[in-house]
Amino acid sequence: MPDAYRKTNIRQVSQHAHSEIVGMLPEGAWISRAPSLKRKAILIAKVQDEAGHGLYLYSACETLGITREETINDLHSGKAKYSSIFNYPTKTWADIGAIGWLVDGAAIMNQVMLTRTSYGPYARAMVRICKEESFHQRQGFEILLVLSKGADEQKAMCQDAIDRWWWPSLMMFGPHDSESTNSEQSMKWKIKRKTNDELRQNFVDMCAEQVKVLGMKLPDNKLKWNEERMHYDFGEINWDEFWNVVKGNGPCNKERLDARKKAWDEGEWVREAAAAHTEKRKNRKAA
Ligand code: FAQ
Repeated sequence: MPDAYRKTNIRQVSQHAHSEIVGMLPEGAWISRAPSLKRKAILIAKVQDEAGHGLYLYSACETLGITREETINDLHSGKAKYSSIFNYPTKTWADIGAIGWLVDGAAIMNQVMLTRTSYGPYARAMVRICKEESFHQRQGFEILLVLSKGADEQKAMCQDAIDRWWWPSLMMFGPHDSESTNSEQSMKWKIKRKTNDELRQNFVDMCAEQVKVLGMKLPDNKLKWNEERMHYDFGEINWDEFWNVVKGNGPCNKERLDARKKAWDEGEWVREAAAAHTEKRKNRKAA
């Protein structure tokens, strides 16, 4: 395998894995505050699914010749990125709905093409992940649907969550193609099958229709169907905000990394115990 191809896959797959794990944090904050036992059980299952996705992806990454410790160290040192979206706070219960609908929705839009990515272990992990993410998206939409039919306060909460998550969700697809440093090469290697702007457009087209079912509005007064292009036109993303968050200065970047480092440090004895157990079993088999 050419070294540059291997390194690009390590970069993308490990950053994807980190995103799944860091992505547990904003939703995890609502497990203890979910409005009913049923909602709590569903949210716990969803957050566990994200942990599973992170684990498949770390395993896929290890097949490229890097250890899990190395990838995690790169996250903690700030060398490796994770998706900008997880640096925003979850202020109300409606945010859990908006994350499911918009964030999982954007993730699926991107990941469906990755089921055909050229590196087999990554593509195979994506097949299962996409199935689970589709369920996540529906549960998020259903949370918003219930709120959209509720009291005035619930409707307002639903609209407020959509207003706050819409633009950061569009940023998940990355910079414009003209600014995307990795796209051209990744498209040639068939790691990426669609460009950042193509996927973002598909996502806007999908959400512009779905939001009508909620009776809500997307916060973009430039959003308009363009008959010639057969796509929705939409407003410009605030790229200063995007790069600011990517560089570590978003509302929750510090909190998220601190939480991951703390979990890693506090889990050291578990990793040691698991390694000792494996060693003991290996020795027992050999004897
Ligand atoms: N945030 O040249 P490009 C999820 C960086 S999973 C932060 O266009 P590329 C599940 C990019 O890394 C969500 N950084 O890069 C869930 C590069 O810097 P580098 C994650 C970003 O790789 C749901 C630089 O900017 N999904 O949500 C972002 O060709 C709910 C230039 O960009 C994946 O990771 C960003 N948004 O395209 C969990 C999918 N965008 O690395 C919990 C796999 C760009 O050279 C709850 N990844 N950058 O230092 C991909 O498809 C690609 O990596 C892109 C970026 C499309 C994200």
